[in-house]
Amino acid sequence: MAKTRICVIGAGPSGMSMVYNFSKMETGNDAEIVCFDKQDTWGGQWNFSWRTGTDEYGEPCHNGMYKYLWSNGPKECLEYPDYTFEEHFGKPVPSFPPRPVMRDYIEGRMKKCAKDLKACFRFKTAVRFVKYNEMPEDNFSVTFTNLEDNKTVTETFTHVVVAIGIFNSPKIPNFPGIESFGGRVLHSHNFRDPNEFKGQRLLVIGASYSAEDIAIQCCKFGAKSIISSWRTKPMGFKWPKGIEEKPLVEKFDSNMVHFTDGTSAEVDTVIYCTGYLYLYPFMDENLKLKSPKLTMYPDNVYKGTLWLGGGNNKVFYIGMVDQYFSFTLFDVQTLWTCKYIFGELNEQTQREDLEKSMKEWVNRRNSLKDCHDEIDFQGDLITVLSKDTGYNIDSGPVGAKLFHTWEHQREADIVTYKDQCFPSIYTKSMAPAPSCKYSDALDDSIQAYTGAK
Ligand code: FAD
Ligand code: NA7
Repeated sequence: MAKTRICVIGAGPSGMSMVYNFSKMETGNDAEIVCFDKQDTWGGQWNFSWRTGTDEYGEPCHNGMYKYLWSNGPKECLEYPDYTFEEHFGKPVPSFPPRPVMRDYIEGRMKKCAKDLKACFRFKTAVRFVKYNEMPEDNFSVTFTNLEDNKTVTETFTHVVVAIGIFNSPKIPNFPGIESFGGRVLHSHNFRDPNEFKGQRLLVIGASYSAEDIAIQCCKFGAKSIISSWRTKPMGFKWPKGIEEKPLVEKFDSNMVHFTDGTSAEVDTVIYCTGYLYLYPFMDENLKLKSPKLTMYPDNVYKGTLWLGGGNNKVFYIGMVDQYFSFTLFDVQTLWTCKYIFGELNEQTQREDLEKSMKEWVNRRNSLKDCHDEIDFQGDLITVLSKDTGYNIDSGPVGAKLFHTWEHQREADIVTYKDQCFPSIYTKSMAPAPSCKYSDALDDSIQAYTGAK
């Protein structure tokens, strides 16, 4: 039998969970995991980068997080059952942490591990191509470039885990007349600091999480006015003074924007919050997950994780869904992947059974009506994977309950929902109130969040 050699592409929270869960497996001595990332450290999107466009090696910049970004979901819904925020900080902490806190937390679990997990990572390394070699090889050729010395080599692996995230290739539609616009035009992927837009009149195109968060951020940091333009339906929140919603942009005429309801407005900057493309350019055609839009469950993936397209049952996709639970979902998916690879699951083996199960999930996905259905759907997926693997059985259902409450709080007041407190699913401790209301909080440091001196 060939030695098990797992290639993980991406060292964000998904890839980190894969390596962490692998390290806990009784695999025998010779199984190996290698996690590639083009960045110089782990953390994925949670690493702040000042760069936009291309990085120092000419690679497309991956990260789209910005300064003063606070988690938009309660941390209790993404907490790791075996490493709580309370354990990390030594005390209960508020429910909506800023970005540096989240990064510190995911790194904390890796560092707590007895094994030196960093040895499993190859940073500054971009994966270029993954190809399956048919029987008798029954393995993968993975081609990658060491970005420091620009050397490209190919190595062989028995399994491939794709963990590159879904929010990194900006989708930038065209609008008539945009070329005549005299101000700055950017996508939310390249938004770095709300201070840049102080005193400006902004147009934000899109009606989802990025549009909401960037509008509120810019309002908080002193933008003069913000129009958010929707295509399908308005977000409909009770917005603070300075933010209003309008229907879709019809055309630009220099700095005048005309909307489909016949109104118009002059703006200084346009921020596209129009979401992302879901691309896997390095995967060979038969291994490539195809998802034309953000989805709660991609086609052709068993239990949301095992790629059925190539027919080899050795490719796994982690976190390629619209995410409510994020870290918890990645964690249980990667635990499932590890146990699947090492034959520890009591899994179906007939292709028809795998496809039948996949289609049932896809059919249910197609019937989801609103965010509450989506939350229950994702909670149920976590429960199925938890039952298979022995993951904490409360993560899905109790997490879903918290998310329903969170949705109601967002609807009630989009400005204060990040001031709310949730109980930990695992320690049961109630989070304390933040020391400063989100609408006044200008310091996103770990010290300010934890109240440490
Ligand atoms: P990522 O974090 O995207 O990591 C993928 C890694 O793959 C990156 O390090 C990248 O460098 C690497 N990579 C990509 N291509 C290659 C290649 N070819 N070769 C080598 N390496 C490669 N989630 C929440 O839970 N709460 C939030 O509040 C929240 N806010 C967000 C705000 C913004 C602006 C964005 C963009 C995302 C937000 N998210 C949030 C979602 C966030 O993406 C996930 O929490 C999480 O980072 C996904 O983890 P991941 O490991 O799957 O992907
Ligand atoms: P999303 O959630 O994919 O939302 C994209 C939004 O952009 C959505 O409202 C779309 O409208 C809108 N969109 C897309 N294409 C167009 C065009 N052509 N014209 C007008 N509007 C368009 O992406 P986000 O960046 O908000 O969120 C992704 C993650 O990043 C999220 O998890 C955050 O935590 C951070 P639609 O409603 O489909 O009509």
